[in-house]
Amino acid sequence: MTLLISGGTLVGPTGASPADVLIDGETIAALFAPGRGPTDVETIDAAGKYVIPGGVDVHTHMEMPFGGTQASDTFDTGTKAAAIGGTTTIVDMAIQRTGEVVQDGLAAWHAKADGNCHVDYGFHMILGGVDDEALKAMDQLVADEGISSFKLFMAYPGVFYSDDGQILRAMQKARDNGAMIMMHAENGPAIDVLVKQALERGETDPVYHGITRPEALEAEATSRAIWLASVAADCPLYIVHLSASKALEQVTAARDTGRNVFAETCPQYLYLTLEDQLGAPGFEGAKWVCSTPLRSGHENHRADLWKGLRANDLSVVSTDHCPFCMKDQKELGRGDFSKIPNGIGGVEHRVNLIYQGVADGKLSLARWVETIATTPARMFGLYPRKGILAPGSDADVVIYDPAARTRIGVATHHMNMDYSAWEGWEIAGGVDTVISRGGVISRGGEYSGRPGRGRYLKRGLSEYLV
Ligand code: DUC
Ligand code: ZN
Ligand code: ZN
Repeated sequence: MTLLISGGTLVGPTGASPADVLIDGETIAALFAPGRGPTDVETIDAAGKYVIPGGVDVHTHMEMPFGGTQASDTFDTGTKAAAIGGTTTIVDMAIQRTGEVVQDGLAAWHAKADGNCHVDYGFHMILGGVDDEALKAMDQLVADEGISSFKLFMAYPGVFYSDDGQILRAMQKARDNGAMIMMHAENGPAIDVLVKQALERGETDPVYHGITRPEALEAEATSRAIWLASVAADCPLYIVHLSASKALEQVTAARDTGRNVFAETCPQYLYLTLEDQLGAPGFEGAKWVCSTPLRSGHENHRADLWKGLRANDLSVVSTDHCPFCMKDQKELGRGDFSKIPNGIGGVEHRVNLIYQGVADGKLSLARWVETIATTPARMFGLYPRKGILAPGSDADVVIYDPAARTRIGVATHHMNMDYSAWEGWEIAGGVDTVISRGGVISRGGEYSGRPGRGRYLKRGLSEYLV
């Protein structure tokens, strides 16, 4: 099928300009000066709207077993919500649990996703047990499975935690095979001490989740990861869900010396705070228990993160989508914040929430597209297939209406959650049309996608490495 998107303003990583986009089948065939495209094809009028590459969310946890329960979005519900919100590619975190064969963990993730995704998807691999077998498996995953990034945890002792020796070995392997090490940078053993002490004092409310994970322990782990990567001959390192100013300072300093160090942040850290959300009265704050935690609004974290995005010290905005319902899930931690499953759902709202930064004058239009689509695609070996509107690229296109308003809430969202972390928020702009590999799957609020439409993406190596 041939489809022309005419009259819109094309926004890409280098800026905005009027252009018409011709789609042929599943890919983009050509870009035309306005009005110069074919006239005898089906046409979508995008006058007054932005035409951008479909969003690429490189950090999600669909169906993740965690904290005695499981993230509440399946690949079906989560990728449908993503699609409706303008994200046409996700990269989810497949898991090797401690003691498990890496390839078995990967096979289990394929089984969950296969035939269920509404949009295209790839996997990173969480390594829960770095040993000789796992190190060998890293080579095989990079060479054969299209998995070129591995997440390690400096947090969660006894669950996903890797010690410094394991981290160094994985980094040395990544340096050899070109993979990216993604790091959950929080000092888990030190956090566990603070958690125990807080509980002994009777401090059990959700806000203590944030108080026992102080900025210093994110900054220390970030710094340690950066130093360990330097010992591994500057292994490529990507800090996930960076939330705190002092952690950002470590990344900025490393980048200033030309290191292969990158970082992402997430919408929750750009907008929400320890006091207003995590510190909400009673058990309400459980809705915002995630790790890294929300930071104090009395400090400069949010402004520093926006600045980091502008300056490219933060390269990507992902969601760390890890939803849990209040009922039966977050509730597991009533009376003990350490038992609240960690995670916030937001895969549906990332494109919108970061556009709000454009409306607020905090980010340029080009940087919006770059942080939500182009850079994540380049960072994780999906470019130029994803993340750009150019001839030959997959026709993953979002038509975005800057004049619309989007109201967020549990009554209207599509994620499988019984609350919204953004309840009642009204955002500038709105997703008007979503096209995935040439097919219109969402238009003016009408959804016509289906599970199984999304395909597994074998990824190459990151484009940013030296
Ligand atoms: N952080 C979360 O909040 N949830 C899942 C895993 C993680 O690192
Ligand atoms: Zn993490
Ligand atoms: Zn995560």
